[in-house]
Amino acid sequence: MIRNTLKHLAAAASLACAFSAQAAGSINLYNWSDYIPPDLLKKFEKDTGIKVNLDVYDSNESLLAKLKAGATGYDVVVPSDYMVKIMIDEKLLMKFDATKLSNFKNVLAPMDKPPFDPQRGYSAPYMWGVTGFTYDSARVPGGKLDDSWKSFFQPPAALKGQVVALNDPNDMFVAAALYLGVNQCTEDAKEGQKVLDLLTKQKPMLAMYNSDGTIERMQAKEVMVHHQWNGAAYRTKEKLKTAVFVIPKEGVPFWTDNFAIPVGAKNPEGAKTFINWMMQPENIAIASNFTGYNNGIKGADQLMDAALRADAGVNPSDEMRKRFRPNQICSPKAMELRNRIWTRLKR
Ligand code: N2P
Repeated sequence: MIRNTLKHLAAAASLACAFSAQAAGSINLYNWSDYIPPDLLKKFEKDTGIKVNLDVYDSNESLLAKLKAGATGYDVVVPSDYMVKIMIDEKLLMKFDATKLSNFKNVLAPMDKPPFDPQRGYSAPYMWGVTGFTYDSARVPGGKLDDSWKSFFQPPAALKGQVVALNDPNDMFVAAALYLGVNQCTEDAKEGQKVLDLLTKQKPMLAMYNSDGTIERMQAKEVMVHHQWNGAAYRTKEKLKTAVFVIPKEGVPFWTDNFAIPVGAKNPEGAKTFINWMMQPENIAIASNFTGYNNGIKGADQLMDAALRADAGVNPSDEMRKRFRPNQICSPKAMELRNRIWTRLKR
């Protein structure tokens, strides 16, 4: 018994030494706001000896702008699908071959070979989800909104100033395109104009564009309708029981967020240790239980809260999954059109 305990202690000590010799120090993680539990970062530090400094952003576009402006010092960033591809093309990401990490074997298909990084040379999966909208059934007129993007883009007059849109050009453009039946990768200026017209007409109905604080804003009853990611919607419902998350019938943007290492990272070994550690079922499950989103790691689901797994917005039925529209990789020309529309809308 005592011999065994001693043996374990010795093993633990040599493991701790091996880790600190390998990749000691700290890493700088640049992540979406409210997207990783602080306790999990503490657990990582305890397990590996590597401290994590966290800085946050509110959109893929903010992250891109920061890296393009030459920000160095970040070791791990968390771009979504389409943004991974843009960042690879702009040579902003370091090749690290995620498939060589020991825990990559836990990654479920199809996230092991996604279209935006088929070899997983530059990225590893974090959370996935969809972007729909949430309303407070206790307060919207009639207690119900149609499961259509119409409810969000062309809300009834009584909802003026009671609707918030995410400050997210991809989620906004794709949702509008789905509603209008326009290809999300359109390069056609006329189709772009249709999208801009819809968004321009919606603008006076909105209280604001804001991707941060969506949970608190709904729970505080500041507004009645919020464009929202499904994990945030799940967390909204924990305190606001009358909140309803809608996956519109015209389809919802389906996204996957990913860990990546920017060129110029000071501690790429520490970054890899972190990314590998996050692909362990027990660690990613802790992240899911906090964020409210699903992940692509085998064996994590049985470690996730039962209520989270049972939630129709987080784990939709097969029927509902038919409404998922994965973010596509559009041409540079299509992305320019999209950016032009967003700039015009916001000026
Ligand atoms: C962070 C949620 C980010 C998910 N609050 C967007 N892909």
